[in-house]
Amino acid sequence: PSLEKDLLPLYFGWFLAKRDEDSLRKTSHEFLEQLGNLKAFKKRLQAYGYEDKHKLDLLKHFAKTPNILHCTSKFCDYGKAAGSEEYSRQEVVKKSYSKGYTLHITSLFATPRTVGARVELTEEQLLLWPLDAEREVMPKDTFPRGSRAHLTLGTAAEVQDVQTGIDLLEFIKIQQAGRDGESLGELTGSVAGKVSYFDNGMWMVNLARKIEVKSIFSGYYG
Ligand code: ACK
Repeated sequence: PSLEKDLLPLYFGWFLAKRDEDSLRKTSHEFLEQLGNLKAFKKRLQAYGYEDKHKLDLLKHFAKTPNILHCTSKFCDYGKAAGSEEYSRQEVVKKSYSKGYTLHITSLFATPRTVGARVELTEEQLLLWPLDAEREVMPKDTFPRGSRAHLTLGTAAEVQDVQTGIDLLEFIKIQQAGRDGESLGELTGSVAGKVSYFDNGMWMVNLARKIEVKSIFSGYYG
């Protein structure tokens, strides 16, 4: 076997620049603090498995946070995942490797399992988005390309990061069915926007001002 065969990463994606990563982690704390303090939220704790509103601390609930904040484009599992070889061989992937991109965050969401940020990909970024990224996790539904694009900000203790994109698609599926969630208040400051509730402990804030973060498209080999 040739030693010159390309090694495939655990995943390809956009990795936040350090300064924007620090600031987004703060924004995430701010989101969870304000959300947890909403009266409407305190009244709807069952889905999070807490009976007593004094016991729920969302910052503690999302016990795990990723080491590197990133938006996954293609999960390769070092080549074991279907389509990873084909993905990495694309000219656009090679050409974009180590280039800088601005990611646009349009909303933040929390479910009993995950907390994340929805990313709105530009036309240019969509060229790096696999055709079957949405179908891969929800084969029975159809979504606009890029619907699953997200940054995982945290997960509950027993939950895997891959769940965040699935949770995001769940929100979008409800919206596609014509339900926009129940409007249950507003957040302020860096996370200003209307809060919608979608049952089963699913909360989303539509940001009044999109958050832009700088990133680098690359692969993670860790
Ligand atoms: O938060 P994420 O997008 O979810 O970023 C991490 C990254 O790859 C490293 O684990 C994502 N991930 C894990 N398993 C899968 C999978 N089967 N399909 C798509 N993304 C995955 C995880």
